[in-house]
Amino acid sequence: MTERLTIALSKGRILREALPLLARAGVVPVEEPGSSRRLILETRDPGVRLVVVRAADVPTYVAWGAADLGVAGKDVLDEHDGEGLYEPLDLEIARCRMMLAAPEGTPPPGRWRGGRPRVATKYPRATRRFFAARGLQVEIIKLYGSMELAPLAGLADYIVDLVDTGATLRANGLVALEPIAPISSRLVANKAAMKIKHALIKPFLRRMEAAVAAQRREREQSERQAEGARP
Ligand code: PRT
Ligand code: MG
Repeated sequence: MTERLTIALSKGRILREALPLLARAGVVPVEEPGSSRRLILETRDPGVRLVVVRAADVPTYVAWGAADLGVAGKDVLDEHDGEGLYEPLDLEIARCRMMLAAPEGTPPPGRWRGGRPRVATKYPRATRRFFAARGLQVEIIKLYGSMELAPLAGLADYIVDLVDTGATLRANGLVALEPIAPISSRLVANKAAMKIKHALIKPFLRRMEAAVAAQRREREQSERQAEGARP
């Protein structure tokens, strides 16, 4: 029996940033991703294929063994129960911060007066944990997107969302109040596959580790150059 590795990842930002890393590890799609609507991408290595799924579905595919490996944001992984999954490697891509934000002028939640403030988010677990650690009582409202709209529409007092450049918050009159967690994408692995396909997964993991290290060196070098170029 010829063994294959299936790697689940989401289109958009994660696919865009994961492809150069996968290429460094020797995994290159046969077809230009995005050139077709295909959701299964064969690679030049007949032993490896990619499946393209919704970001929030990556842990599910991997946990059930439909994919051996996956690439998912820490934000997504923290909302999943994590059962059946290992998280062997931080890929250091699709980086951003999970933040507590609110309309300009809103007091921090510790100084909120009145009833329980309402917090809209796609990340109820992380949000509950954050407020529980501070001993603050809040009402959590689960949304599936466009959190920035919630305070403007009067649905919530605060939001917990991902922030990269901050442009989305600014465009909606919101300000970041507190950082909750740094976010990056992680390689996840199905626990059973780690044992059964050990001979395939172990060398792939080593190549991915080397790819992440090379990517980090290049990032640090370009950061130093940007630093040096500053007047
Ligand atoms: O779009 P879809 O419903 O399929 O799923 P998704 O929105 O979860 O996926 P996608 O592709 O949008 O994001 C995939 C992953 O990218 C997330 O799970 C994060 O781990 C990671 N990531 C990194 C981000 C961002 N940075 C990010 N800035 N995901 C989303 N954003 C959004 C943020 O929610 C906000 O709306 O970008 C906006 C803020 O960006 P700035 O630059 O304006 O601050
Ligand atoms: Mg999206």
